[in-house]
Amino acid sequence: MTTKLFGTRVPRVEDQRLLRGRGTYADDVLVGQRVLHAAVLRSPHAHARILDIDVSEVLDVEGVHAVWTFDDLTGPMAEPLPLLIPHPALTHGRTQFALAKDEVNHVGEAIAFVVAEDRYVAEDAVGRIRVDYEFLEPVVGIDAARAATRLVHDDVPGNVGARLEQENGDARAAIAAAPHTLSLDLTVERSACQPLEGRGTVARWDPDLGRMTVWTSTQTSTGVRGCVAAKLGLDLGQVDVITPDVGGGFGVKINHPWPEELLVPLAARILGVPVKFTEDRREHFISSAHERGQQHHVEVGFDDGGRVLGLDVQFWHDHGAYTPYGLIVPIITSTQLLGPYKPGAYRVVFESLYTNTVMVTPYRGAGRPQGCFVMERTMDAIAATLGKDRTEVRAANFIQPDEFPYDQGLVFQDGRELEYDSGDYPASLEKLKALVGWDEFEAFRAEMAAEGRRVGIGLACYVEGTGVGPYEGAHVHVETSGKVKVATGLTTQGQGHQTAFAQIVADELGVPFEMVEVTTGDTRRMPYAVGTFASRAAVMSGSAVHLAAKAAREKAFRIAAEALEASVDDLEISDGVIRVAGTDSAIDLGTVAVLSNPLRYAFDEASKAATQFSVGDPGKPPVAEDDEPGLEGKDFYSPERSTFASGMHAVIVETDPDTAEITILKYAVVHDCGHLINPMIVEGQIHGGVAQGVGGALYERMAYDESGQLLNASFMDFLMPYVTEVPAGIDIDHLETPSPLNPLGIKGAGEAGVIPSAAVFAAAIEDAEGIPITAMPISPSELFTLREAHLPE
Ligand code: MCN
Repeated sequence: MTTKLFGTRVPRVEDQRLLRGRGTYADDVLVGQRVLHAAVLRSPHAHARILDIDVSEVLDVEGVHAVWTFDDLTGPMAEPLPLLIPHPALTHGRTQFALAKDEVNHVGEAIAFVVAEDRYVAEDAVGRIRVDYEFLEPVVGIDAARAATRLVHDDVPGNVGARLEQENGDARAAIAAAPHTLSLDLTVERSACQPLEGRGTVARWDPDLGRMTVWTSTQTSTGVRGCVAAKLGLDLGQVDVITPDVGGGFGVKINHPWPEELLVPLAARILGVPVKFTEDRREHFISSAHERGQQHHVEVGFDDGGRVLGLDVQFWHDHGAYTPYGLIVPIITSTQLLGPYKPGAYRVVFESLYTNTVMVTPYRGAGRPQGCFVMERTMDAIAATLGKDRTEVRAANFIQPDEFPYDQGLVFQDGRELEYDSGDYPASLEKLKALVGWDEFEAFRAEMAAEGRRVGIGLACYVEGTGVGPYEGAHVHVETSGKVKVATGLTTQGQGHQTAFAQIVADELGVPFEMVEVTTGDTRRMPYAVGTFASRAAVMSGSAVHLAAKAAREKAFRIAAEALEASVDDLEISDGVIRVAGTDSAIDLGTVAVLSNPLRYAFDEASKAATQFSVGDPGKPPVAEDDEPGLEGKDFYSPERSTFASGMHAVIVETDPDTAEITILKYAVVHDCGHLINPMIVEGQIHGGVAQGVGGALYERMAYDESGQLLNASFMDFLMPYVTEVPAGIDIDHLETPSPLNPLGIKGAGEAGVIPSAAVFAAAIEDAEGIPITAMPISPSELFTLREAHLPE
């Protein structure tokens, strides 16, 4: 009997291969074959006009095949890269050119592209290019951008790319009339994700077939395909994009196309030899993408019970030099900041500002960590003002379980209303309190204080819109061996999709898990897809593989019903065998696949040859009536709107009274992503997210100096948590409020772990120290300085 796999802890089929170093990443593609290597000259200045580029010394270098600057680009390649998500409020959107045209706007911007026999020669050649710059004053940081004494782009007044305001009710009037008011200034600094594998692209052009094959480390293979075709003037059908194993994406590989993703295929086509580019770590720091940098001003009015009557949030978003992803990050902050709460009235206004720093694209959490920090710091401040328990204030503001679907009265990026589909926030809070020992904490604090130790506890709540459309598709094909091949077009960066989707298909088709093999991110197998970001794969492709497997199963039943001379309604399937219920009459799925093909071959032992034969009436192919040959199912899933996952984290920290070192004593998570496909995978996602969140809260920041140089562009200087800094045991409890929006009741889980980190650590450190924490990340030396600033006079 096939056991149900949905909801069980099936070990990840990917892991043996990946953990033993048997993965194939972009840099492993075409190894052993002749491949040319690319290197990029990047701007050493944050802001400069390019007066002249002299490449004469490079062309003579042995082994150099090409050196290009902007002037060598023609047609669509000489146009700016696409602005992927435009928005009407983005009145001054700007994207970069594949190679800088006339000016550079951040350290690291690509200026020239060299292709050579190997990477050493290419890098040496890059070093011989001479550029004559006119130095311009850079704009670094939000304060400088707002002051606008100098401009990033001459034609963008005030450095303001966009200003967007939304209001639900009259927040300012509500605040003015409220019995209590507060204002807060809150800052989250700029950071970035650091996947183990940086960006990497390999391309091969086949002149005979007129076909381009691109292997790239991306989160959106179909997006890259479309851009390569458009920019190189090829038909979409001439371009295949294959996503090999991807060593982490975390958002940075959502951006497409990167300049190198276009220049590499272009070079492969012109030079007639495959070309490869592999980003190094310094390039990742200065020429990919960052996020998080925002300053916020909050005004809030509330009643004696801590109910928020009016909330007014203004914030300034540091967008860096370009806006390829439009306003997606600040829009997410502004709309999902409210989390599980329903303020009486809410106004939010933001400005998206240009600076001469690396551009911003979404990084795991995408604007929500900042929003959660703002909302949860506000909740804590209200509790402190009223002398109430922090959980009590939150509970007073929760949307209640019977209020779903709940419309927040706001409009999201796509112009649709922000409507939460389901959840149970009071139940989550009760679970969290029990998990972390909230009610026992004061006794623990007293015990620790008796030993001269200082501890604090904090909690933070969030929601996350997941499973965003427009669609995702899947193809399920049963082979004559009974093996099931599944293809879905979105990509995988380590989330375990091969396992989770195989669980869904095995259940729906009634076959053993081992019989199912899942392919992702190959445009030859599934050319219609969107990509893996915004915690959408489980909802989108999970639903699509479920529907496609259902279609395959229905077809299998139609064929089996004819073969077994039974009614479809009497059939059942288990362990890959279709039976007429209650009888011995059965047929296995592989045989059904054989029957689904009117043209069949058999292996003739005597002649040792495959012989073509056909069974039954030649006039009537032995597939079910009106069916096409082949045992397969295909379907697409397109949701009405996003589904809202939610969660709450709590942390207990100890702060050293002498050194201000911050130690995590306990970390607890209650998470609701609807029905869990694989709890082990979801918990892995939470662990990874919490680890990233610990980095964001306590260590990681992009340290720019006034001239726009990134001072910590290496792992020697950019502090990431090691395993020793991440809590060893994270206590996790799940709540499953199914989404009514998709067939399996799933909500996404891939970003949840990172969203509340800044908020929860700020709350716990503040609780330990009795000092307001308003900016994150916070290091021991900063905590030390804060302590000194708050010493009694
Ligand atoms: N899952 C589940 N049950 C649910 C929801 C999810 O079992 N109810 C499983 C899914 O099947 C999937 C995983 O959890 O295996 C994450 O699913 P989902 O929330 O849909 O997120 P995506 O698969 O779309 O992944 C994107 C998300 C994002 S946006 C970032 S950023 C991120 C993340 O995933 N980047 C990652 N997790 C990452 N994990 C790794 N290892 N590497 C990255 O780059």
